[in-house]
Amino acid sequence: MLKKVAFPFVSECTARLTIGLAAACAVLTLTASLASAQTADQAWLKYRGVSGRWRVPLQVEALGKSPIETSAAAELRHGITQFSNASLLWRGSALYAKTVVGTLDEVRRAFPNLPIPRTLPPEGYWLYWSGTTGDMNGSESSHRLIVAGADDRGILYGVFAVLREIAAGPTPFEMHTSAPAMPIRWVDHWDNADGSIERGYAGRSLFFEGGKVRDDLAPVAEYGRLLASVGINGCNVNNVNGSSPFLASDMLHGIARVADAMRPWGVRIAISVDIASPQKIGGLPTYDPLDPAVQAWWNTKVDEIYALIPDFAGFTVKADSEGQPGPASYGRTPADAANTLAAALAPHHGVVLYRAFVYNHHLDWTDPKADRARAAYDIFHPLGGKFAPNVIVQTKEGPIDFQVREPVSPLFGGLTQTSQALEVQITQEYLGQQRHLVYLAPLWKEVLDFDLRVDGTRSPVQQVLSRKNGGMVGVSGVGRDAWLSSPLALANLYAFGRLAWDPTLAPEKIAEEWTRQTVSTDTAVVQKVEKMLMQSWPAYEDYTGPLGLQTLTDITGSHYGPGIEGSENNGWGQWHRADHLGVGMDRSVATGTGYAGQYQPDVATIYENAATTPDNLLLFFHHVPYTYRLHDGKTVIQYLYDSHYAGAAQAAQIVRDWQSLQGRIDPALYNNVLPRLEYQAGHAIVWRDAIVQYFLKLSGIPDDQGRAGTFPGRLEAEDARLTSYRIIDVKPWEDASRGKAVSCPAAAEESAPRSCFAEWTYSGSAGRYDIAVQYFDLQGGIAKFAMTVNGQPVGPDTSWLADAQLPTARPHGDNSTRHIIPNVVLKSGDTIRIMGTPDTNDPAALDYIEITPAASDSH
Ligand code: GCV
Repeated sequence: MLKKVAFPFVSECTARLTIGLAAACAVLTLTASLASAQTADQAWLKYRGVSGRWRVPLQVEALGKSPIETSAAAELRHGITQFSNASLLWRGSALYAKTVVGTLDEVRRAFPNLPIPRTLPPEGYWLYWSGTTGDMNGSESSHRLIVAGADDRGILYGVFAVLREIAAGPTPFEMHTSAPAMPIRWVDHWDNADGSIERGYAGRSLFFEGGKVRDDLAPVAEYGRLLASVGINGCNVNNVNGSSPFLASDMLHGIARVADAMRPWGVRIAISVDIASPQKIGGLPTYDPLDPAVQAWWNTKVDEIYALIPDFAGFTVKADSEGQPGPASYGRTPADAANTLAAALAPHHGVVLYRAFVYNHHLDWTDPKADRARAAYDIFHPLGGKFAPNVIVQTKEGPIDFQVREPVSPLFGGLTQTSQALEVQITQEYLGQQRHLVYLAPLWKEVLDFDLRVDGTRSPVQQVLSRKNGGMVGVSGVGRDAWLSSPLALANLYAFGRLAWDPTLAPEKIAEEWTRQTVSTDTAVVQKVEKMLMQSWPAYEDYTGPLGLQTLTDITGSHYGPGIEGSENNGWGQWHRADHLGVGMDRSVATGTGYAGQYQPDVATIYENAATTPDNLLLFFHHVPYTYRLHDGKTVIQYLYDSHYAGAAQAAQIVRDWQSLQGRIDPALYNNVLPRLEYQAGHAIVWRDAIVQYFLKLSGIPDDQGRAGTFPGRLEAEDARLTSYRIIDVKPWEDASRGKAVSCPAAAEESAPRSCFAEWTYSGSAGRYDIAVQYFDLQGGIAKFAMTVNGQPVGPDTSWLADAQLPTARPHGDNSTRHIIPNVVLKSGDTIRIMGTPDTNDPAALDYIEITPAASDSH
């Protein structure tokens, strides 16, 4: 939380470096870049030259010697040197000015006459400018920028605040105090010992490879820098699934090296533990948490950990969930299990984050009262007051599983005596897997602001998290591929840390801050990128699962492309119960599963009735006919059609917005992002068409705009003159246009032809057109495609490779991909031909081509 005091830091930066300082700075920069190919400056810590408004003394003095204080001072030196463009000269006696960093006590001792705050909350900082803020002609002692921390971490966070304010400008720097709103600000990794990452879409693990901790931990130290820069103070390094190997002694020695790499950045290490470890790796006959031998085993193991990692943060537990063992095997509760671990950790000041993600995934789909959404509250609410003080119940934002929209979990309002942490997902599992731009701060902010109305009084979620040991945990997914693979996805890691520090921050402000540090400080660019980010989650919701339907994907498969029935008719309970008359889950108390009644009365009353439920959650709480009217009078079915067309149009607009930045931003960044956004716009059409044609067929109700089921300019592959291509049924049917595609027998088959052909005769009016080719880019091979008109290639983009890394090994909405050939001149009678050449397991499958007036003509 930021408390501003009126002390404007007016500035104008011209800097002079003493030769020694310049050399030291250069060495620091060089060392950082040589040590690790994956560096924090590839994310937002770029410290690029800023316009001449800032006056930060280049000499940095650390009053103490702790490792964190030392890295804080080095970071500040490095940052301001970079900002000041090193070659510029610092004028006049400002040469003598200094930036001084230290703890509050150190600063008080060194400068007894300054108006130093008596105390600061833990990890907080105080920034103060001593001396005049006008010209710099005072004496040596009169000009100091003071960065004082409540403790070592506070210094670090203060230093990063200074650097952020300079980088993110443009408003003049203000003196202020700030402290984190919640003590737990962790990232969780779902990294496996073999180096893979569950639900990670950005390469392999930073920490592990081949069953052990990697030799090169330089990227881990850089990661620590990044995390510290946004105030994150904990990192759980391993997957909550299959975690027993991580308690083996060899592995713990490796993890101690990870802790060493992160320690200078104030990030404490935690691990996920398997509750059955005493049996699995301890050789005991039981893992009953109330068995004294089991408790003794945990005590000994925890002592071993602290001998290696004295500042170890604690354990995260997934138990009795999705096949993980748990206390239920012995008739024990989560509190029994959590308290056993907590007792072992308490003497060392460690904590247990016990996940409320406990549910039965063998529910009876035919039972109208069965409801996975109820599980967390049903299990944990009765345990209120039974958890040890160092246990924190960690709950996902909604009652299901990181869907594009869910109501806020009622458990936040139902465990008043226990510390709680909100678990959100930075890695975009159900939200586009780093291939779609989805800026998540607006989603998280809605959760943080949601008023739980505990005991009928205002109680936003952020207030619950600020209680005792509460906090926020972000499932990171960071890997070796440029941290989060997509440059714009890094805004999510940034936003997570900023919101955990200060949940009152506006997502727009965070987007702006991040953009200024990462993309450009040009106001027009900043506004455009901020707009793109802010519109991305609503667009994604519109084309993947509006009205509280949740992400309509195959929930037992990749969790990526459209797969509407994948969530129905199984035990996993992510149902939306669509039939030919209506759609939605009845979760009311009166006629449904009763889930709505788990909220505090003020909220329960709202969700109990369809008429008072917000439209964007209607189908989460109620089963209604397709003709049910929303608050603006539109029917549910018409909204489903409209939102999908609007969402896909918005995805296309985001591409145009980015294109408008060409020449105004770093070309490498521009060229990296553009194909990602173009891919997203194409995939949004796959989503749109799948969901629209599915509900059109199921409901039999036409789109009053006449779009559903009609595709102007579309020529289906199954209607083409085919040479060697075979017509196939795509499963699920809605993932291909009209359910069918064509596939070329794979080249691996001996009798397979080298290439297959699909040919259409164009019969429209003459003109210039864009031709979109919709094909399936399968795993296990790199098929080739080429297009000709009357036997001739029609431009540089007419042949391409299906070489994207997409999920699923058969033609499916996961891998349905669009390639656009722009500005093709056509006249009636022309022959358009696609040649598909399969490779290994990729049969160059083709769905359709779509001919639309050239976009360049409409500009
Ligand atoms: C780590 C979802 C994911 C799983 C994940 C689980 C969890 O179900 O799909 O991969 O497992 O959540 O949060 O434990």
